[in-house]
Amino acid sequence: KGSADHIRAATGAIDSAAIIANAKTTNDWPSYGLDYAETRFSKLDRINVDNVKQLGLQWSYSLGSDRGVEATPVVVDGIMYVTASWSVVHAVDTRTGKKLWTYDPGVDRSKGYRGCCDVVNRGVALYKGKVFVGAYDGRLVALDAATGKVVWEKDTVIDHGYSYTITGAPRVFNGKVVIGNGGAEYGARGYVTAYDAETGNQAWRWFTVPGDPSKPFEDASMEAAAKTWDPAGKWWVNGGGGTAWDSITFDPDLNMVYIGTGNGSPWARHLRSPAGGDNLYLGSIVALNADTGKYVWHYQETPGDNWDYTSTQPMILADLTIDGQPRKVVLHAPKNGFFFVIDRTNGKFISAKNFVEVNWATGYDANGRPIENPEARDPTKSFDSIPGPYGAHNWHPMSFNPQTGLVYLPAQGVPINLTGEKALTQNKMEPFKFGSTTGWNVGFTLNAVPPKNLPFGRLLAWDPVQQKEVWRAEYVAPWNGGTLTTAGNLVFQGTADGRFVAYNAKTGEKLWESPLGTGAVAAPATYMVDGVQYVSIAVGWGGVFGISQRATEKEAPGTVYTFAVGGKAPMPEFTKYQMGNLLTGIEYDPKDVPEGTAIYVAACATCHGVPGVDRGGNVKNLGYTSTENIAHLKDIVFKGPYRDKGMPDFTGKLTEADVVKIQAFIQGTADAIRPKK
Ligand code: PQQ
Repeated sequence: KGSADHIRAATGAIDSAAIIANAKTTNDWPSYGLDYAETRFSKLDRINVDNVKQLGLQWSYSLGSDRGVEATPVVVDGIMYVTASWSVVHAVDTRTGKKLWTYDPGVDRSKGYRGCCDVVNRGVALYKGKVFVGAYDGRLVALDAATGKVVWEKDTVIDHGYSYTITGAPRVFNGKVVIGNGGAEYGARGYVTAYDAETGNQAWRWFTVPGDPSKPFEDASMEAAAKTWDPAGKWWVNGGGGTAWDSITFDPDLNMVYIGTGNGSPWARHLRSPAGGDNLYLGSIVALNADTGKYVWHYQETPGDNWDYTSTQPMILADLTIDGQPRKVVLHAPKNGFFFVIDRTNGKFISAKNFVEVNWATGYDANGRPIENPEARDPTKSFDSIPGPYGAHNWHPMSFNPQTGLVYLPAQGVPINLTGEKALTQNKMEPFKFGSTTGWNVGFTLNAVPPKNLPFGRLLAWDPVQQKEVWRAEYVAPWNGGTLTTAGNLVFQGTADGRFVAYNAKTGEKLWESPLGTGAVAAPATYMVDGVQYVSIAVGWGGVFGISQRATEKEAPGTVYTFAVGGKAPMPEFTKYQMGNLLTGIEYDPKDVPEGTAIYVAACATCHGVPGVDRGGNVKNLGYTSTENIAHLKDIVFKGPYRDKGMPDFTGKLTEADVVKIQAFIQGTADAIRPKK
């Protein structure tokens, strides 16, 4: 076991029929969400409420990464495939916890800024002896599962003039591998593409929003969508958005694939489509024919998105009895804070209920349209957006346990104060415009004014039929991990404060926990090897919240932890977060601080946060780095030594005079917040 021949035989047998058959036993974890319905419900019960207290570490494996890790491991007959930051793939023998091979697609580390939300990857797909990974720079790569050698590689990016990335896990069915892209903070037009798994030849592509109306539309769904956009906004110049950067779910019986589409680009509708309109297919679930990629139906969760309310969050396909009728549904908790139950045969709205406090809408009418709060769209006023752009639920996968009837949902609140901009300059860098030096272009000012509402993170056990909360576990911070639920009546979740916790799925009683070093964001997986059940979780603090903020005092080395009943392996040593004291000793002219603020917001804030106020995540906060670093800032900003860690080269984007002003802002802010003696 673990030999190339064994791997070839085990992974070579994985096709759609095998993935469907595995759902009956769930001995393996062959695809991102475990089964095609992406329930993340394992039928394994050797680990259960009675013995979960005896779980111990079986082995840990270093991923050798120091940025976010978001992958759910895929495991077939004890062979695990998991990804780390920068789309690096690791094949691990779970019988020993040892490396089989690694593959680094060689993404240019100085181009990390071309994605909004950390250089993450959510995992691989496996099919007939090949491992598929989306590289951060937009390549889809097929690897030999036994050796890690490249079989084929395709560039999924239609135009490198735009900042397209891939962070999501590919999905594979009926010989096709499907992937979408990120980029809607930068001005991009969303699409998903299917490739032949064997050859890499393109099978179909579906755009999520219409292109330039002076050119022929790709298909009837684009022609229909264009009627819901105002051409005065010239949306196609800035792409329109709708990037499908995460959720793609397949129903083999209906032969439909469900795409979760992203936010508008720019976020601000008054700039994107001045006369209003729903702006199809932003913030939607769209069903496509799995063979042809042709549009079948859509349901738009956030018409005319204005708040970065993506519907890319992971979906679960379930069969429920609602009002006495059996219904085939999609369960979905997008960023906008409402839990949706949608008929997946035809896209008809069944119900929606807010699962956290929201202030942009009061509910949904019988036709499935939100009843909006008009203040939420007033571009002339600042608005505490609840949920904020981090979402009431982000990409962290939820799970559904048919035995309890409950969905286990990582919910959160990170309120942010937004003010709409008056005009949009397409793809142009501007002082004070958040991230504009690295290409962000959202049409909103993210105000430094602290919102009145407090952030929170919680695990919700949600009844999708009654549309109500059944139990909750409250956490110290937002940005907790994805969930797994099992026939052992358990729910597993990693937390932002660095713990791996098991709950009684029915009651929410906490039964077990283990430290994980740093905060966990990914979802765990469980599987059987030689008659023993294991639970594995890939850990590495990060993602869009974790870049600049954190809830542990530990560094973030990427690590896979595998637990079993009676496991006795020692925990790896956890490293304390290296955070300096509040910055002192930089000479500056206080007159430079206002301009320095504007440049900092435009160039540094997306990754480094607010100096001295945030405490740093997997990227350091500049208010707590050394005086030496800040004194030599220009040597770091221009062709600097940290480019191989993800620091952009700002040559041609900033001047040396700009850097002096940034230094003034960092030191000035540190001085302003320093407690007075
Ligand atoms: N990615 C994360 C993450 O991995 O932590 C969080 C987010 C993304 C978001 O909150 C986003 O809005 C988002 N948006 C896009 C986009 O608009 O194209 C892409 C991504 C991404 O690819 O990771 C994220």
